[in-house]
Amino acid sequence: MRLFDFPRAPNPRRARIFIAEKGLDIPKVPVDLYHMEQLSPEFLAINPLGTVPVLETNDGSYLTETVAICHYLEKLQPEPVLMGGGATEEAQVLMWNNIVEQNGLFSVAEMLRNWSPGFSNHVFPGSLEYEQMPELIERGRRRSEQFFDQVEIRLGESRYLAGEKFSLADISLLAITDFARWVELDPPASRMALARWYREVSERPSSGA
Ligand SMILES: N[C@@H](CCC(=O)N[C@@H](CS)C(=O)NCC(=O)O)C(=O)O
Repeated sequence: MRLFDFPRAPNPRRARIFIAEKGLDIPKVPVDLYHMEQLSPEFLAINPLGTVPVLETNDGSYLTETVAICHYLEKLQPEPVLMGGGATEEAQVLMWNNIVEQNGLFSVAEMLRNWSPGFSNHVFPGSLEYEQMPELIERGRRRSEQFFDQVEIRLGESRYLAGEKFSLADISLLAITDFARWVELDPPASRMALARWYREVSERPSSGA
């Protein structure tokens, strides 16, 4: 098994934290997004979408979505459980993980990718070429703040995002909360429940992965 990785990006970090929580040791292959290595013919042959993380599995197939990588590892190494036990818990984890991706990650990414000169003509991951639209920075900011407000309500009534157990949904939220700093947002600063949760999950050794 090998993980194609880029240390600074949020999606590979989700995979690395998951791997650390499982106590697995998976060799990493660096793909330098700053130098557009994700668009090299060699890497596109592995993942035509031109994104990381990618997990090369034991049987030689390539998984190119973080949630699929985590699902595979959960099956391979069930303990500790990170994707729920039983139908309801599993569905709650997937539900919250999806909310974090769709409402959180995409909003922060919308801001960053329409703002930073490093993403001009590269507002979507991979090989699609679209120009930046500066008006999406403000829309992304509003959507991001609304997302963290939703999460604040949830964490006011639940220890972790998907319930009483730490899960993939928390891993995703941690990565996105730190990612928000790239666009000068500090979501826990003005939200008590999120701040309580953030302190707790940041103290886990896996958070440094
Ligand atoms: N849906 C994919 C998204 C992966 C993704 O967008 N990764 C970003 C890094 S966080 C990437 O590879 N970007 C390459 C680029 O910007 O061209 C997943 O869940 O893993």
